[in-house]
Amino acid sequence: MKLSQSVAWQKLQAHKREIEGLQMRELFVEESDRFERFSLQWHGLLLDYSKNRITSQTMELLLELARQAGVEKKRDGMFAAECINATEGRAVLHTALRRPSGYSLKVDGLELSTEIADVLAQMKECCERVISGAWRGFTGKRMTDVVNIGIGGSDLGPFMVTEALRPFAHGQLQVHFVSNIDGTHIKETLKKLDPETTLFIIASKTFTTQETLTNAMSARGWFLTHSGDKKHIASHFVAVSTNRAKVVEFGIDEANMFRFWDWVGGRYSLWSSIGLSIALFLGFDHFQALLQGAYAMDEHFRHAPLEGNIPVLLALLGIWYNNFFATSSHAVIPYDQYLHRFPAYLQQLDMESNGKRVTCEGETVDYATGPVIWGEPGTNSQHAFFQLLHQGTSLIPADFIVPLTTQNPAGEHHDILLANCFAQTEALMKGKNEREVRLELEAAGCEESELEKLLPHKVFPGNRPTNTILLDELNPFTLGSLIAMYEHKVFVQGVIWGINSFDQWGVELGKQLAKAIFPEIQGGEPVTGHDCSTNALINAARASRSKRQ
Ligand code: G6Q
Repeated sequence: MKLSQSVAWQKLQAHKREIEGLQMRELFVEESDRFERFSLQWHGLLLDYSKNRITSQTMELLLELARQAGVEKKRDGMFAAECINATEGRAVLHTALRRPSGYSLKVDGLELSTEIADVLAQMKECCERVISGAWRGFTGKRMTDVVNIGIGGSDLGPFMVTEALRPFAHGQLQVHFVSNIDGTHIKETLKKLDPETTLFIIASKTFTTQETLTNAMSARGWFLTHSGDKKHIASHFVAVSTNRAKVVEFGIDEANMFRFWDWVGGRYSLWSSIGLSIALFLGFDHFQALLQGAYAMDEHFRHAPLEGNIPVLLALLGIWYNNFFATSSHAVIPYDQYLHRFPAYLQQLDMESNGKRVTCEGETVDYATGPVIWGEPGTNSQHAFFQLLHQGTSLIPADFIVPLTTQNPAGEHHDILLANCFAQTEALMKGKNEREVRLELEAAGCEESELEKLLPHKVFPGNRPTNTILLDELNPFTLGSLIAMYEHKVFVQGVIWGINSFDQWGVELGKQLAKAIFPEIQGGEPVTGHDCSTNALINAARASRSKRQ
């Protein structure tokens, strides 16, 4: 049966009509225990979801939807290595990467815990050698800089984590990320570097990605210009990949290859050897703490009852708005400067996973799936797009993430930051009604005629939903938990929508067309084979190119 015709779905539709008019500010007045009922504390993380347009019945009906979709069974199937990524014929086992060794789980005849432990040992050894200075470059100097060359899942996670955990870095190495095919990215990065002390990580699951290989070739060319001999590549280039043959073809020593496996999806790969840049920058112990934090969340997700399960609750609240209030976008606002790349990271995790329009059975859905995920750190975003959150015509649910302590105590900064975060969620929930605006303007001595003019502009409708996620501290463990929490939220939503959250066919078409257009831009003949818009754009590029030659 179609999801939209199922009992739980229909009940939720009816319930939405019933509670549509409820105002959260009134619910808070009536229910003094609302926070206790709609919040959860877990391992240094507090989820407050009381500022949502929900009642106890809403949560019961949403949980019924989760049960109807078989979330628990599907979750157990993922952990048990079932082939849940059916369109790519793979299991989905990023969770195995953070599981303490000693368990037994086989995929393709390989014992996962041994495989994973071997690669972790290789990563640990590499970290020790590079950080201690035992790893020497072609002129005998120690490494000072690490450049991760990768894109998408081979970039966004490690980049976000190294930024988020900067205060935990040991300081012996700087880390840089090059992803964009725009030559500016590699050129600007190389300008800052000394070839004698730079270690490049070529991070690519497939080792066929055009952007990564082009950037890697440019880095290689730059390095060879300075070092003068291919034999030095071994001490300045390592690879992270599943594709041994391509790594060797590129000229990287097999001993310097860190493998991973096709059951680790790109956007779920920071826990694998794709996290080498993280481990080098922070030290292997901190990388392990990141894994431990994620594992703790995995255990919570596996064993907590659905009604007390943080990723499940977040997933259901997301579905409540996306499917029953037609919100279509979801903001993520970290109140922590170190988390400035977190929304970008989540954008890929969520939108690439759940941006699907057919079910696992290939049927077109008649309900919304993944929302647009977007955001920027607070407080900056308050001075930018928050206007629309407060008074715009769209209802946009938002997650506010804030650590209670700061790595950089500086006078009153952190208390002001916290005050702003809490004030925003309060303002979004309460709003300011006509009566309040009127009283405020009268108290300020505003003339009646002026007051009437200003009144509609100063009203805040409120009733705008938010989740607040408080962390005791942002550290490797809590960040690992936070990321895993969102991974599982995305998984649960995918299960309920009946889609495959683990493939990404939608990125293929543009790649194919770019391969065809690339030689046309370089070719001698005017291009006529596309639509007239694409022809004209390619010909403009050709004309500009020939002027420069
Ligand atoms: C992630 C996607 C995608 C992928 C990049 C890089 O889930 O599959 O973002 O990570 O296209 O791919 P490679 O690691 O193979 O270069």
